[in-house]
Amino acid sequence: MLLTNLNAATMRNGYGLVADAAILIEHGKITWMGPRGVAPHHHHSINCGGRLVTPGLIDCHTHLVYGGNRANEFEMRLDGVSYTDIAKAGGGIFSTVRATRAQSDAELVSASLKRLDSLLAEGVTTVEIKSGYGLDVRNEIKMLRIARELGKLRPVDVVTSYLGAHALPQEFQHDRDAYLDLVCNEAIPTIAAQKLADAVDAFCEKIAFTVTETARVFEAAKAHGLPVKLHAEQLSNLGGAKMAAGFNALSVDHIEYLDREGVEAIARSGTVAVLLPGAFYYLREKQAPPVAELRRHNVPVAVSTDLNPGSSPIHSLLAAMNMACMLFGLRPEEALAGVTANAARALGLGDRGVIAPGMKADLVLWDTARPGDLSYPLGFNPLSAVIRNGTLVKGKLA
Ligand code: DI6
Ligand code: FE
Repeated sequence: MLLTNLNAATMRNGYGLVADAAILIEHGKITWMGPRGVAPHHHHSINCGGRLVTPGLIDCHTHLVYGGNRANEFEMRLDGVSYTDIAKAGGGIFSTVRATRAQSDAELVSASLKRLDSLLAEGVTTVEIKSGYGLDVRNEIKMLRIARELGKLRPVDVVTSYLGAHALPQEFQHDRDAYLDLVCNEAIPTIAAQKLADAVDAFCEKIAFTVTETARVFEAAKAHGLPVKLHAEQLSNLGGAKMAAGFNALSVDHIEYLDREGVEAIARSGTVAVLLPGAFYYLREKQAPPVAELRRHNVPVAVSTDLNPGSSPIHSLLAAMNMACMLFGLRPEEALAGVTANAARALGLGDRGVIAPGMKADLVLWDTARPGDLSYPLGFNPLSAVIRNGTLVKGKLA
């Protein structure tokens, strides 16, 4: 089909706006895009009424498969108890680990679908989902299988990351090395062999794993051909991002405390900086990521919800874009690049995130003319239609 009369934010070089554009879609791919006046003729042509079109949105960092509920911790934090103290007392991630282990597949699938549907309602066509709330091999595999299953139940591509090094399980509290042995020698080989994960992630932080421990996990990932990414410099500057750059990490995520040396390291390795303003907001952090330094070094910046039950229960990628602007000073153009072109890069996906010939035909039509309108409001969804792999999956085209 040929879509015409669109205001296209192609996301090639900033917005890459093409006014009065046409997009030719064949066999699930974009085969031509440009001004309507010079578009190839096609028997099935649809006038889209001047709406804005963007690439399908990509949420490149979520923990949306989990059991239980942590609203009690929200209240504790409002009473002044810190995220770190809650974690040290066996709550936080551990609380979700207990609940996730206890739930059946069916319970996890139905709870996760509700969260996923919130993202899809705003035009997400690719979502990354991490494990990390099972920790033992059986429950991590359970999480990854369920994440893959969600991609069959809904019109969305699911990319998975194994996050076994999310927290030291309580049953290993006195034997850190034994847990890392399990991650490196059992979990990663099994998960790689069964193709359950597309990447390996870790949480490098005082309440989680050291730089040396994380490097060990990355060595195992590398040995099994899996790319890596890292939760780094969220609450303190340990130098995790720099280490991750040495492994050519796809992304380093959070990075509020990243210093100049760290920015230079990720600039050299081509690693994407993923900003997660939801966690910054919920934890009432004070230090924002080094956005000016990232710009100066031309580091690609992505934006994501970090959807999780503890530090970022935000179920809206549009809200994350707004928060990235309001809290971190991103421009709306950078926020949109952060959930399209740069989010694709953070997942190592070269076939999406921009509107161009050869790309997957994942597109969102919006009832608004200007792309800046996507980052400006909060709690307003101007979505009009979603096309995935060239097929209409939501809304109307004409
Ligand atoms: N950083 C995060 O933002 C999530 N995990 C992590 O390492 C939060 C996990 C949680 O609190 O449940
Ligand atoms: Fe996270």
